[in-house]
Amino acid sequence: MTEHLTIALSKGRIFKETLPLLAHAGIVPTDDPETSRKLILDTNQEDVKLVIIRATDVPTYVEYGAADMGVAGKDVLLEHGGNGLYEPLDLQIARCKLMVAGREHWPEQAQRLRIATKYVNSTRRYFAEQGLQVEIIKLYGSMELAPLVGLSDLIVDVVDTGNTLKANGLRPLEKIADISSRLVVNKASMKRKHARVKSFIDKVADAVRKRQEEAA
Ligand code: PRT
Ligand code: MG
Repeated sequence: MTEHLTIALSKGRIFKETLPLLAHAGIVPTDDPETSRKLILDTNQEDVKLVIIRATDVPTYVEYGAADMGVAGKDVLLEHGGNGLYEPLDLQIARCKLMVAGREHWPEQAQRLRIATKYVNSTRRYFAEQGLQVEIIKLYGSMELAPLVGLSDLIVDVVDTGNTLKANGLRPLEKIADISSRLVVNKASMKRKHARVKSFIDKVADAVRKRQEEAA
């Protein structure tokens, strides 16, 4: 009997950029998550399913073994902490930077700086390393708005082109980390389905290598 594989993905840029890597491993979904309402997608391989979930939920599904594997941004993994997960492969997709951003200059520090972010753990760690005491305000989106309405002095968010910051009169001030998406694997699946998982990782790694070579 063949072992089933469940792979957790989020819609949008991660799904789009993971598709060619999956194809290289011989896996092609038979539904399109952007048009289908299904949360479990079949593929051309009867024993491989894709589950479509929020980007921030991918590490949780994989940690608990609800999915054998998943694709998640390093920003999301840094926040999650990586418990119960292996991170065997940098897929080099959905690249961006985790940045501190604000108005033109670093604010005068009369009292504790207020930082609005959804990346509470990474933000706390980063400012602690700088020896700065900050007040972190947890938001779930549209961080760019916070400094404009006086909710915070700074924000921490992922930045790609920087256009969103610019459109809101903000600019990147300090880089916290380079971000790309990673393949994550449930620790028990790595043991119990080792041959299957290993062969999948090898094929995807080969696809990543070929893409890098083509880009060079
Ligand atoms: O959208 P949703 O709330 O469902 O979840 P999500 O925002 O976490 O998911 P998604 O699909 O938007 O992002 C998934 C992953 O893509 C993130 O975890 C990052 O690792 C990665 N990634 C790469 C990005 C970006 N680039 C990016 N630019 N994630 C978000 N953005 C945002 C950015 O914060 C800004 O608001 O896109 C906007 C445009 O960016 P600029 O700098 O090009 O203007
Ligand atoms: Mg988004």
